[in-house]
Amino acid sequence: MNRPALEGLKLNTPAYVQHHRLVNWVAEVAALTEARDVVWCDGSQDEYDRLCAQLVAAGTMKKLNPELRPNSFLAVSDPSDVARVEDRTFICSAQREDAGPTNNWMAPAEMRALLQTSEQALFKGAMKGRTMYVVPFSMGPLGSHISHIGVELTDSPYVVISMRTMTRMGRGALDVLGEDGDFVPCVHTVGAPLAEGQQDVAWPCNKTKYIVHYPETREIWSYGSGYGGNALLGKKCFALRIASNMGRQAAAVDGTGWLAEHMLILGVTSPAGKKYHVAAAFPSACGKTNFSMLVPPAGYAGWKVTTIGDDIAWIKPGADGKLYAINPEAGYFGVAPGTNDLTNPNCMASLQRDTVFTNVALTDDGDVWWEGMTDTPPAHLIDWQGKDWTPAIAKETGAKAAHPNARFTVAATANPVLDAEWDNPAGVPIDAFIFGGRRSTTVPLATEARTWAEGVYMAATMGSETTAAMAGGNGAVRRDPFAMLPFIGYNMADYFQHWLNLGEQLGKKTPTLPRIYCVNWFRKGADGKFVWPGYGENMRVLEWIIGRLEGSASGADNVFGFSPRYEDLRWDGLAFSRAQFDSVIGIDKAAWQQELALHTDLFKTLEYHLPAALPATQQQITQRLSAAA
Ligand code: SAT
Ligand code: MN
Repeated sequence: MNRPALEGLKLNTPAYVQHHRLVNWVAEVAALTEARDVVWCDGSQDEYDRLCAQLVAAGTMKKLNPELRPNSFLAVSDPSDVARVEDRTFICSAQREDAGPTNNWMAPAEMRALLQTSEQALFKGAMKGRTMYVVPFSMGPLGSHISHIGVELTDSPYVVISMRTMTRMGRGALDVLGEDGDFVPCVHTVGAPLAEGQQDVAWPCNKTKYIVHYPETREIWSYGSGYGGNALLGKKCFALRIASNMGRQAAAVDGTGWLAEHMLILGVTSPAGKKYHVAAAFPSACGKTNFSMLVPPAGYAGWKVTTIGDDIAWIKPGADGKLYAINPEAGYFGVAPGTNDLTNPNCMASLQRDTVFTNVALTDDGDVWWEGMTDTPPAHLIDWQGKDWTPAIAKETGAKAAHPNARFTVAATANPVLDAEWDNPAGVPIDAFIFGGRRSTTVPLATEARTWAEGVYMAATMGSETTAAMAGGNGAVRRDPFAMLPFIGYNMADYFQHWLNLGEQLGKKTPTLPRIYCVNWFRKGADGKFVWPGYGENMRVLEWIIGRLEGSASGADNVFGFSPRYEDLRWDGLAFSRAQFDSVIGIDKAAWQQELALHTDLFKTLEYHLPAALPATQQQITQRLSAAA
């Protein structure tokens, strides 16, 4: 360690910090990165307001018109730093097999040399001329037995204010940590040191990016990006990649372990007053936020959907064999484009104030706009890259006013349909899991798995067309098992086994495991348009699922599972013909033969440790398909 630098730097540690391991680590990273100074964040409103003012002064954010959008800001990023970078994301486990074929891997010592220890290490001096913020946070309700603590060190004040909204950030987390509690160390730098007197840019970042996880030591090191999941390290890096490791490792201790999943959690209450909890996995930018805030359509008086979480679920077995879920986050980092008063009115209401928007367009009266917000765009905007934008320019050049992965960051408490139990440290009991990809063909609207293993098969073989949430996403179908392809922190095949084991263990304690469903809202007709109306109308499928749980809804077996027939869904208030329904529920034999061949390809890739139950289930489907007319 660089002792002189360490001695020269004031750590400014507040008196309430009593955790020596934490203080020593902060000192080490400050010395390594040669940060100009260190600021410990307490999570207060004062601190938030101060940092927002600082970000406005630096040109990173603009304050929006307080009459139209009180206490809200627009941040615009560097055009090269607009989404997660999957090809720069690494799982550095000691053994390559433990990262598995779906993750980028480098030996820990080699990666540490690159980032931390060699002469040219990227983190060396990376924070020169910048403040290093110490950001303690809890993923999950403070003190919940399902929650875990992290501390992020970052040189980005934009990350600090985002972490305050997205997590329980500040002194409360340090109180839980006490003098010797465990925390996940997360180090983040934008990778843009400032020389003496050098003028900063509005969105500092580096062309070189590394998003690195060490599962054995549970550390996260992120270099070069200031955007979203690359930089807010509590989210995908901790709550999914590191936590999935924690959940699996716990199985060696308690026999079951737990789950860290890319899932929304919603509560659904029937007119009879019975409440169910559903956790649903969809890839990024496939409507998790919309589904979690669903407004039941006309004809569904008395039904209520409430949000527990919109992106991530931590799920632990209780002594009763039920699975209890918490939302580890405290805010929403959702996709703006496409969000409007029809697709998600509750979300629009959440964004009325106290919101940070990133990479949306600015209106002439100081408000925000994005594609799909209104049918008619404003006559003039400043687009996310700071250029003039008019409908005519857009028509000519195709320029988007907002980046397709533009986001809002807002507290969960702004959501008008926030579930009363969202902050309950005990979590909510899960009754059903839903898995859904974005597939314009092949996969039916809704299918129930007949067994846990069949459900795991459905989730494991899920495919989805890629979206703008990933740098380079272009709509091609790729396998995205459990919607976890970019987020699983260990070998995917071992993850399948973890799910199978968990079902087997829980089955010994309870006769009723959560049921597993596969849905697809995205099938298209010959005209290339979505056939299923989606959004609030997804309530019809949700009602069928509740009916299945209650034993009242029927359907029919197909090769893949058990699906509703036309007469098994309620159609009040929606004109949707039997022919339309057939086109979203039907199983096309030739398409499924191709689909099963793609499952075989996936299984070949995941051959090492692939659970035998999966090819066995595939064989049953293949047999049913050959027998089908
Ligand atoms: O990973 S992000 O948090 O940037 C968003 C996503 O892909 O879901
Ligand atoms: Mn997500």
